[in-house]
Amino acid sequence: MSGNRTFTMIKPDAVESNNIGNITQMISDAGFSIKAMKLTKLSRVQAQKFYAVHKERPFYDELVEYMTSGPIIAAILEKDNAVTDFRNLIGSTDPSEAEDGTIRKKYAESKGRNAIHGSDSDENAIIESEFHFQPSEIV
Ligand code: IDP
Ligand code: MG
Repeated sequence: MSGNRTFTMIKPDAVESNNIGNITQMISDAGFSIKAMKLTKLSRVQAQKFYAVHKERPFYDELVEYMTSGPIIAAILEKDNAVTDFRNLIGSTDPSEAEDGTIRKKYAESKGRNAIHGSDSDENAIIESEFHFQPSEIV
């Protein structure tokens, strides 16, 4: 059975372009409830660890640079089928390939600077949530 929680980050480009409110509204309108949320800034070490799975990829250094370039919103979201439904809501990694009505189609600048993160599995949703939040920070 698929889980009911996922982890997201509103990335530095979307915070910088004042889209925290618009994106949070889309998330709420899609039926997700917020179990934890904070404005924070990733250190270089945190960004390197969070994206360690990509460390051999050519875009890794650029990704770490981008994710540490400004504040982010980190959040845990709850809904039936959370991981899959949230990946559908955010759309493809590259906004030029994302479907109309998705968060990335509306707010992402490029494949690199793509506005929002969503966990890709229930297992990673738990790992990523625990990376960013203490149990006492989750309602
Ligand atoms: P995802 O965020 O849709 O799961 P991943 O392939 O897991 O996409 O890549 C993680 C993040 O790395 C992307 O969201 C994006 O910010 C960045 N990224 C992925 N592919 C590229 C690329 O080809 N060039 C630059 N940045 C990329
Ligand atoms: Mg991914």
